[in-house]
Amino acid sequence: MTMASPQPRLTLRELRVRAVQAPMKRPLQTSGGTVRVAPLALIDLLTEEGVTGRTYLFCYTPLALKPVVQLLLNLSEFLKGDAVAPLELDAKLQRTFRLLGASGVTGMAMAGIDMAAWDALARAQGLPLARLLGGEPKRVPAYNSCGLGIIGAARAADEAVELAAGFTAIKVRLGYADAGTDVDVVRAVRRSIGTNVQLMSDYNQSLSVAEATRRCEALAGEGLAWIEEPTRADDHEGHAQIRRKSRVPIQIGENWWGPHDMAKSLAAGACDLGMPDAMKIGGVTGWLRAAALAEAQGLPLSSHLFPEVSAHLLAVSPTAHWLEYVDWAEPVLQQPLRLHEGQALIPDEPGTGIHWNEEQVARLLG
Ligand code: SMN
Ligand code: MG
Repeated sequence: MTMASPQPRLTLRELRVRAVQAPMKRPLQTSGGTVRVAPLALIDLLTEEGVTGRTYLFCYTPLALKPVVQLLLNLSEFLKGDAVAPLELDAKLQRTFRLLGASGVTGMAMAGIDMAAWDALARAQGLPLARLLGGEPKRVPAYNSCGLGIIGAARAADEAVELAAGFTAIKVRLGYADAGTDVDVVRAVRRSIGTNVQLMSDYNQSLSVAEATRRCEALAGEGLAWIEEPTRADDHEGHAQIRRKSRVPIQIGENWWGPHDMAKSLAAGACDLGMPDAMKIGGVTGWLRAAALAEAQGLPLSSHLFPEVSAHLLAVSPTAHWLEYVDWAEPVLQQPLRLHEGQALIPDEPGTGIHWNEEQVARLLG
């Protein structure tokens, strides 16, 4: 029997970062703002050993795209020569940004480096990320989140049929002018998808605590799987108040900036369900710490955006719940995340499975 030769330590050579604006099949109007294109920062982490780690960051608004890219380019020189050891890189960057703060653009850049570094490690070992992390690349239940913005009951009912095809769950955005319209939209969607498809809902932080309490009550009989971010994401106590009265599970987490923020939110009793965002929670490293917190509390854990890497992360999360499926990075990917019967399939190849479609990238630079 021959022993596998140990892989060399990877050394960071350069961060190559490009800004693209990817067209969305369905622009998404939420009660917290509209997303018309996907502003993505594409990161290639090059190593001296020839392995490249890749990821993208979703910047929400084109206004933030160039600053994120520029910060990453600044960090390229700063990290050149460092070991591709995500925990060490994280410690160094946390120190570097202690005075400035590690949320917002800095947190995004740090998470991008972390995800690209983990991808490089997995590729160097010839393992899918989930396997490198000690798990198996198994199937992950996914809900379709690619639409159902604030579009009114009639259009929502039609779009729901399209989104439910091939899925066992979909999500509808709420936060119409009055509670009655929210209920009408949910009923219209439910009529068109039937009772075999689960229905999640999302308020995108749009309600006061008092109004959220009223709307959760108004929606209590509609069979929703969860009500997401009914009030401001940073109002942990407000969410806890809403949750205490709500008969529908309260879901939050896409705006947890790192596991410490999540811990404070959980300590306040803000939610029944958690859904960290791979970027805002701090990349793979932040996610693993978040998954440990969730495990200790028995908190079901779903993902937010970034389905390609999140599928690997949910596969190693003890309390894994739902993957949020969005197709927003598809225009720049060689191989979009594949799904079968509403479950995401983790590609059985080294890394996360992200390769750029360079022709498309060249067209969408911006
Ligand atoms: C959402 C996320 C990103 C952009 C628009 C809307 C939404 C979700 O909160 O959970 O998908
Ligand atoms: Mg949301």
